[in-house]
Amino acid sequence: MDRSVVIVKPDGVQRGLIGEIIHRFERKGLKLVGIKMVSLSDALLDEWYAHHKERAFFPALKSYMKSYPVVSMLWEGVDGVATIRKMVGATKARDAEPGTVRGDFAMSQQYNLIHASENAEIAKKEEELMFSKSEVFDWEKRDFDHIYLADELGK
Ligand code: 3AN
Repeated sequence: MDRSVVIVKPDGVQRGLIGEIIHRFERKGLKLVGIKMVSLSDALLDEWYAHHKERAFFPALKSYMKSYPVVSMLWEGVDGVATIRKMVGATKARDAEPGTVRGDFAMSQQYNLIHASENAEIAKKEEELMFSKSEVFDWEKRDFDHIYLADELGK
């Protein structure tokens, strides 16, 4: 079981796609363990996108991410990080596969609606940066017993 940080970015909030995005992950069988609306700070974005610091688009990326509040979520599932990346689609949204969030609702390389942690290691770092311990809820999702085999849940 692992957790992915998903952000509905400012364009997703503006376009009224928060519910659509949540709906997709809920229907898939993932478990929501944290959610909040937040304005992202310079300090957080510098850490979040440290790997893009030297890229020409970095200043534009930062000001876009600060332009309006975002909705940050933490979703959990077996191989949750990889599953969610597949559901999000390619960075350049007009190339993203139909059926993915970006493939169905976006066209741009920058305004691509959603962030999802790239791998399990980055997901851990992002969870620590974005959520305090009291914002993460370890509740029992009882329909997991109908979504997974006991083996898959380690039972
Ligand atoms: P992803 O979100 O698909 O993991 P990253 O980590 O390569 O993509 O890029 C982070 C964010 O930076 C993207 N979601 C997008 O908003 C923006 N971005 C990436 N590449 C470009 C680019 N070439 N031009 C403008 N913005 C970009």
